[in-house]
Amino acid sequence: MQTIYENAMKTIIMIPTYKEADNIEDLICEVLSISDDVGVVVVDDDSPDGTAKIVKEMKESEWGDRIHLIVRKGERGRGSAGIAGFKYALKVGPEISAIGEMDADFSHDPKYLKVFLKEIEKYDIVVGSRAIAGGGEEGRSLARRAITTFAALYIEFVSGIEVKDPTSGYRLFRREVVEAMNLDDMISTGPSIVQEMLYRQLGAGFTYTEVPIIFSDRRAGEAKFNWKIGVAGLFMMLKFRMKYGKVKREN
Ligand SMILES: Nc1nc2c(ncn2[C@@H]2O[C@H](COP(=O)(O)OP(=O)(O)OP(=O)(O)O)[C@@H](O)[C@H]2O)c(=O)[nH]1
Ligand SMILES: [Mg+2]
Repeated sequence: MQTIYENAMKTIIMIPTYKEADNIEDLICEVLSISDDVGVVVVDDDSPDGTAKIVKEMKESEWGDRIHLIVRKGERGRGSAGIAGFKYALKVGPEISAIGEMDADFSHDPKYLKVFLKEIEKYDIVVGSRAIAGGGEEGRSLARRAITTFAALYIEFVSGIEVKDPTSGYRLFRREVVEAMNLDDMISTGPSIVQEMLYRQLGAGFTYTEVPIIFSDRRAGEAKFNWKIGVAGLFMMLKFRMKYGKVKREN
């Protein structure tokens, strides 16, 4: 196998999955091709389309020891899946120096991980950003893009978070950042976990940078976002504000 990024920090990328059977194999191959130092933990909520079975089979391959799988039965949610994955990544061993997260549907192109791995040498948190020069969205409806833009403005207004793309779930953290969060004490069980983590990390004074990414619409599988999820996200921000106050310190 060709290693295209040498001497990366030992890294685990958490990939939450629900019905990603048509994406997961190709995605894992691309992520593991970035560097021998990168592994994945897939957190699947017992998807009925056999996503976990595909990952299990990949664990038998030459890359098997870099592929971890958690199958959760009877529990569902992007947020709680992420928490389970981060906890697992910390336990893989003290050699894991960075922990990341990305979607399974190719909205997050694995090629950017190379940039993330470089930036994480300098910053505690690297955020893949659609909202800075060089970043953007491809193949998404105007409505969907407008929601992303509105959400970012709303999040800054409510929380004081100045990250330009605060709903981006494509990120890399230094181990200490994940360790410092009390993962047992998160409010979110759903997608708002992305903002809750950022809220707490920035409140704790960790440094961040944003790296431009082109976000593409999901490559395969059915879309899960709906208005209910969007509105729930708005309310969650108010809950965070009540619990955590306003983020004052920025980079
Ligand atoms: N484990 C787990 N993963 C989930 C759940 N819901 C979503 N995911 C995963 O979280 C990531 C982001 O979810 P998406 O469905 O892509 O959300 P989105 O990008 O807002 O919307 P679409 O791509 O349009 O469906 C993907 O990898 C999903 O498979 C869940 O309940 N449990
Ligand atoms: Mg998606």
